[in-house]
Amino acid sequence: MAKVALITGITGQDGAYLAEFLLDKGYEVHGIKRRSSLFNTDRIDHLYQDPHESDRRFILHHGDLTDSTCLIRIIQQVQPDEIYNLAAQSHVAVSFEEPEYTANSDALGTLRVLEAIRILGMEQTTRFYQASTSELYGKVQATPQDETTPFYPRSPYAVAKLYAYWIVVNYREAYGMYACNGILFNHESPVRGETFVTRKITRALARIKLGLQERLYLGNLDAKRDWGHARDYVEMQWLMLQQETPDDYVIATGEQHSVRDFVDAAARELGMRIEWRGEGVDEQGFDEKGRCIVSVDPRYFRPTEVETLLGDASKAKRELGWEPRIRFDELVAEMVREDLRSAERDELVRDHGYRTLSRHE
Ligand code: NDP
Ligand code: GDR
Repeated sequence: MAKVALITGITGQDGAYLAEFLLDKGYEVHGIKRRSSLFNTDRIDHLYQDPHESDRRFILHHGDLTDSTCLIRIIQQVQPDEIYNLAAQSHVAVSFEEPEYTANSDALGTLRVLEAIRILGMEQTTRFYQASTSELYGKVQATPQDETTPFYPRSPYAVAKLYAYWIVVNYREAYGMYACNGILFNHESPVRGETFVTRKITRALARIKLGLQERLYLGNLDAKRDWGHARDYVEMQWLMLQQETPDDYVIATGEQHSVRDFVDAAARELGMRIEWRGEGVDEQGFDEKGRCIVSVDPRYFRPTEVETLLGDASKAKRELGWEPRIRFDELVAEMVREDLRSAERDELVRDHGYRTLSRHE
């Protein structure tokens, strides 16, 4: 019998990679998607199976982490062996603007899924993965960060995720559930949301290169992150649920770059070179023709910032035999390549326009 997995947040970056990974492993994959006024399944459309097909292995359910009734119903219906809780309002800056909603979906949403498992009496049969985050370290107390580093969250998002982290630990200890936290450091890909800094950079520079956009506005250029590739990291999410005993693991590359470094690396991929002038809010990046193509805009500063994150994934390497395969330069190259391709399509439309042939033409 194929194993059954349920993924919350299946329409997101990680959800899409994880669904693909589990289908390759022979799983029957169920996902929860939110109702939306526009299609929100771009990242998983290639996996879609028509509901009229027999023996489908990829099945979507409407639901929301803020609605416990639907969570109980879906979990009862699906009877999953494994639940991957990836759904979240995942944007740190947005969490300052929507703190209550962020707490509801990210903190209480996690509790709702755990309670649904308990209410249905599935504590001993369903394994649970929680998408925890390096944002828990916030104002870092030690470098590099591992599973023993104290947390100091710096945003409503991180505070909500702190609750989720501890409720997972509590349910594991209180009810003997197989529940794990993956403390994942930033991971990116060509399908990363367009408002996260890496994708914002690769998309904008590709468009600037083709003359579709003049300038890229960014916030804190000095922020440092440990950036990995989402494709690498979803394998870890699965591995964590295949062990004898549940535990929490840091997942990271152990390599750190600043936002400015990321801009430079993406520009290099595009055959551009950026010269930085000025400091702080006056810092600007100029291309080889002397055009200002990057500016700092304080609107992207956060009320409290996480300045630096660097992970130590030794425990995952030691106990799970996991190591990241895709390095920083490869990640940047792949993201730039995909965004250039999509900018080229926009360029074609700009230069040649398009028209639909009427039946009478
Ligand atoms: P995305 O923002 O790409 O995806 C988030 C997913 O959650 C989307 O499918 C979204 O649906 C869904 N979602 C949001 N709110 C709700 C809700 N109330 N009910 C149901 N679904 C909801 O995030 P990532 O894929 O990048 O990240 C996956 C998880 O991992 C998140 O929990 C994130 O906080 C965490 N994380 C991410 C890291 C990263 O670097 N990517 C690092 C560490 C942790 P929709 O498509 O409709 O918006
Ligand atoms: P982060 O990712 O906050 O680390 O959270 P993001 O890419 O948004 O920011 C990284 C750093 O870049 C700085 N920055 C900017 N960020 C954005 N979004 N836009 C800008 O214009 C900009 N300019 C500079 C930020 O200030 C920050 O320091 C991500 C999310 O995926 C979380 O869900 C996840 O938990 C963590 O990674 C680990």
